[in-house]
Amino acid sequence: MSIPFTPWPEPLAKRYREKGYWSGQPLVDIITRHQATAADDLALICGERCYRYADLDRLSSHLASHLHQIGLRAGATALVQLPNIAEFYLVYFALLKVGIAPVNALFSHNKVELMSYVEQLQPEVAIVSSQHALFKDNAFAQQLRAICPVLDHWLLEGEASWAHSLSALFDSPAANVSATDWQSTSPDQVAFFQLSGGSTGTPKLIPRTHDDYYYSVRASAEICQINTDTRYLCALPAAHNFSLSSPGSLGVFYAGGTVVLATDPSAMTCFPLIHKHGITVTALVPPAITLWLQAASSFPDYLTTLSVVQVGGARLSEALAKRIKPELGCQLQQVFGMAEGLVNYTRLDDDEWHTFHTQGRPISEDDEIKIVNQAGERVPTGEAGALLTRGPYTFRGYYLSPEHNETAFDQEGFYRSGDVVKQTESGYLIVVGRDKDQINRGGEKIAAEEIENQLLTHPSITNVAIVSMPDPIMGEKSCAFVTREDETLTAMALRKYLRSLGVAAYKLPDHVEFIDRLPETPVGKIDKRQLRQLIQQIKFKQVKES
Ligand code: AMP
Ligand code: DBH
Repeated sequence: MSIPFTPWPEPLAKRYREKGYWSGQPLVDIITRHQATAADDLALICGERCYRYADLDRLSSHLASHLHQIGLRAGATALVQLPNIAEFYLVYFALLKVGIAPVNALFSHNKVELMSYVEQLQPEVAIVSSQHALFKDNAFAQQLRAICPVLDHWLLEGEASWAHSLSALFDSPAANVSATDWQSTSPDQVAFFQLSGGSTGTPKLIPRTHDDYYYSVRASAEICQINTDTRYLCALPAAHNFSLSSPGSLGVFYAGGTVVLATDPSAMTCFPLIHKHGITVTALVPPAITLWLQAASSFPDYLTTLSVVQVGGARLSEALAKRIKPELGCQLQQVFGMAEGLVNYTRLDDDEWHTFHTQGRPISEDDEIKIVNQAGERVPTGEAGALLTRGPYTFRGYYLSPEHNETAFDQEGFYRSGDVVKQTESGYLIVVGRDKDQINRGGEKIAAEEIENQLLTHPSITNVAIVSMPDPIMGEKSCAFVTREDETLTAMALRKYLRSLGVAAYKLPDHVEFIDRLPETPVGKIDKRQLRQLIQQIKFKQVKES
């Protein structure tokens, strides 16, 4: 049984193989490759717990043997939701070993997101944490089971009695199962699912093959000069494409360095870890950089080992970019990536202009970039347009979404990223805007339509439009313009309603404006551009009055 996905056309696949991008190795090779030469090197630190490469391999094999014993086989899928703890990687590698493709939900995800993933994937196993409010008891698990009758196996990290304990399965291998019994999926098949920030009503899943993902990891590790001396602080959610693969923890494991886990990206959490473990590289979103810059002067000498801080996920202002070296004492690397594929980096030997003003250039010479105007024609170099891309690690279709894929890709299989960019003569990209209906809240993406649909189920709401509004720290926050039937409906009640539906907290509108009528464009669509201007005027007036 193999997991369906949209393949690359054969001539391109052939090219990617011939050029060595697709190596035909399973993704779990990232850790098993160290068996012979670096098994005793330190791979991972989580609190007081340290794991050598041999430990990652052995413990993930223990879990793999249990997964095999309970009857799970290659081609199955899994729902995983774990915080930033060592088990995240142990589970990931165990699942890869037995060929089960997980979707790694963010810990901030709630009922709505998990239900959607389970509905789409129909996983046979869920590996979740009792630290999450949803899994303190089995009530929500039963709800998921109701929409996914094959979801028979529950493994729980942490204290709780309603499911099997995950930690017990690392202790020893299952009886009568050996590593030769199980098999990973073929390298040209789906290894796992990445999450899209999305711009549609339902969160979309991105199938990533071993071949394509492993290439992006290897190439990223090289570009970022990761080696055995690297100490990488993983402070963003471990499952995020940035902190997993750009080069992320996987890139560091590949190169034989050490990953140190942080529970969150705050300076209070990260600075002591940097100091204690001699961190050399980390990855942050712009709001975290703002907070680090504020805190740095109170922690002299804490950051001396840090040589590179990568910033991505949302646009970094030039003003912040310029403060990083003088105030944090390390080099900036801008990263513009997407879970769908394409990742751009400023290079570590770039001049200041490229480092401060651009979001980098693609990983691969076979990343194809198309920048087009509204008519779909390519724009001259240096002019802004919509970014489309295809290449050796950019996917070719969302999971089981034929209708959406019709519009998400052009005739030539280029993915429409929804970003508006300019390309310099030197091939670097500058992100200047967006043509997708999404709010980028400091790197956390919110699909406007998803939240609008949820709000429209409220009996007193007659219409709603969600737009971004500028915010000095987050870059953008979300604003809901709402027309209501009942004048007593408050912003607080509206947020409470969304919370009761189980929408992730970061997707709740930061601000609500009640309005008599939503403005429309000449063709009768809600005029979001006008709403974005309106909220800026309202905010400006409020600031002036206060
Ligand atoms: P996702 O599809 O959820 O993985 O989010 C990827 C999107 O994040 C991109 O398409 C951009 O809109 C945005 N993004 C990522 N990195 C940057 C960056 N360095 N500057 C501006 N936008 C970024
Ligand atoms: O925002 C992203 O999705 C992102 C940012 C930086 C990403 O997927 C990546 C690097 O790989």
